[in-house]
Amino acid sequence: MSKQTPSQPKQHAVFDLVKREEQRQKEMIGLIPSENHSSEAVRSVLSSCLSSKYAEGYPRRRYYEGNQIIDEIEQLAQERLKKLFDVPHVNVQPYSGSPANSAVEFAVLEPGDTLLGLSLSSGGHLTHGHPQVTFSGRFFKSVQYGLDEQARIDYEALRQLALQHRPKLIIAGTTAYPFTLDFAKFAAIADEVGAYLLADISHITGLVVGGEHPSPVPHAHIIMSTTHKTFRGPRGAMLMVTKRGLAKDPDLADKIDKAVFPGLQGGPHNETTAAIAIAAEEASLPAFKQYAQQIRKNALSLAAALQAQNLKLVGDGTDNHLLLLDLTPFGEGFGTQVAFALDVAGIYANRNTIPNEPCSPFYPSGLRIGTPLVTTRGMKEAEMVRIAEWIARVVKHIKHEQLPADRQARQQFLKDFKLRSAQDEVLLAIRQEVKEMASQFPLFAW
Ligand code: DSN
Repeated sequence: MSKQTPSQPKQHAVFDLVKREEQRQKEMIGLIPSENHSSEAVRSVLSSCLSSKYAEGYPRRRYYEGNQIIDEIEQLAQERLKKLFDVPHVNVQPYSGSPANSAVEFAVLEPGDTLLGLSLSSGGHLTHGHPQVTFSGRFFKSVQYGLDEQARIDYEALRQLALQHRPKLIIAGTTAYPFTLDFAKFAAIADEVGAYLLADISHITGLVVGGEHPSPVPHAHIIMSTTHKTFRGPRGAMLMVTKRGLAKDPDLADKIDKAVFPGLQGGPHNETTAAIAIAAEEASLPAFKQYAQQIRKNALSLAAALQAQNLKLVGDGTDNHLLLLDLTPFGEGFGTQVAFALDVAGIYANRNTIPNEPCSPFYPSGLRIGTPLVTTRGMKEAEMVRIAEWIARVVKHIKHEQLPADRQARQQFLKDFKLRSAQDEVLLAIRQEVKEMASQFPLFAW
C-alpha cells in the first residue's frame, strides 16, 4: 500500500479480499435462505456518487440543499413500489430490517405497551419482541406466540394470548418458518383486540411479488420487508402502509415516516434507494415471476431429495423458499457440526434452532437452508438432488462427532473438530465435486 495513491483504487489490499470473496461465492453453494445475489445494475449503482450526498428529510422536504436529483430517485423508488404492491404509502429509508421493525414499534407503541410476536425458537425474529436482548423486548411488554405440534403457527393459541394481553401491535413475520402465513387469520385476531398488524415479509417478498405466497396487502396495516432477500435488491428495507392501515389510522404514514427520520435515523443511503428502485423494476418483469416459481420448485425438490436420504425436516416439508433440517436423530446440538463440515465441503448454510430446541441457540440442533441463492444462479431440480446427496454424505460422514455433554468441553471440542474437518479427505473430495458444479453457474443469471 505504501507507494500507492488513491488513483489506483484496485490496488488496495481490500480489493484482493473482495476478489477472494467473489471467488469463494462462485466456487461454493450458498444455501442461506436470507441471502441473495443481485443484478449488475443493482450492484453498480451502489458504488455510485449517490453515496456522497446527505439528504436528511423526505423528497421536497430536505434539510440539505442540492437534493433535486436525489428527490427524483427516491420518488421513483416509492412510485415503483406503490405500484408493485398496490399500497398508498412507501418509505424506502430504513437502513435494514431491524431498524425498520424498530421504527414501526417506535411509531405505534409507547414504552411499556404490549406487542405480540413469534418467538425466536419458533422461527420469529429478534426484533419481534425477544424478551431480553432487543429494544423490542426491553422497552415494550413482549408476549410471544408459538407453534403447534405440526410446527405450524398455532392461531388459536395466538388468539387466546391476544385476548388475554390485548397487544397494541401484532407481528406476523418469520425468519425461519417454512410454511405459508395466513395473513387473514392474523388480521381477524388483530381486529378483535384493536391491534395494529405488522407483516414482516422480509424472507418472502420475492414470493409475494411473484404470486408464490399470498399477499399481506389486503390484511396488514403496515408491511416491512428487507430488500436483499428474495426481493434480490440491495441491503436495505422498506416500510409500506396499506389502505387498511390508513383506514385504521389516518396518521399512520406520517407516524412511520417520523419514526424512521428523525426518530431513529439520520440521512438516507441514497445509493441504496436507487438500487431499490432498480430492484423494484426488475421484480415487475415476467422473468422475476419465473424466478419466484423456480425458488419454490427448487425448495420442494430439495425437500423431497433430503427426505429420500432419510433426513428429517421440521414440519415434514416446505411451502416457501426454506427448509429446516431437524438433526436431533444424530444428537442434540448437531446442527453446529453439520454447518461447520458443510462449509469445508463447499456448501454454506446456517445452524439454527428447531421448535422445542433441546440444546441451545449457540449449539442448535437444526440447519436452516433455502433456495434463493442457488435459484438466482440458474440451478434447477437436478442440481437440488445433487445438493441433497452432498448434504446427506456430509451428515453421515460426521455422525460420530457428538457434542460433549459437558458444556465446558464443547468449545474445545468444536475448535478441534474444525481443525480436523479442514483436512478431512471425504469433505475435501465433496468440495471438489461442489466446485465443479458451482463453477458452471454464474452468480446471477436472468
Ligand atoms: N438475519 C436475517 C436472516 O438470516 O433471516 C434476518 O434478519
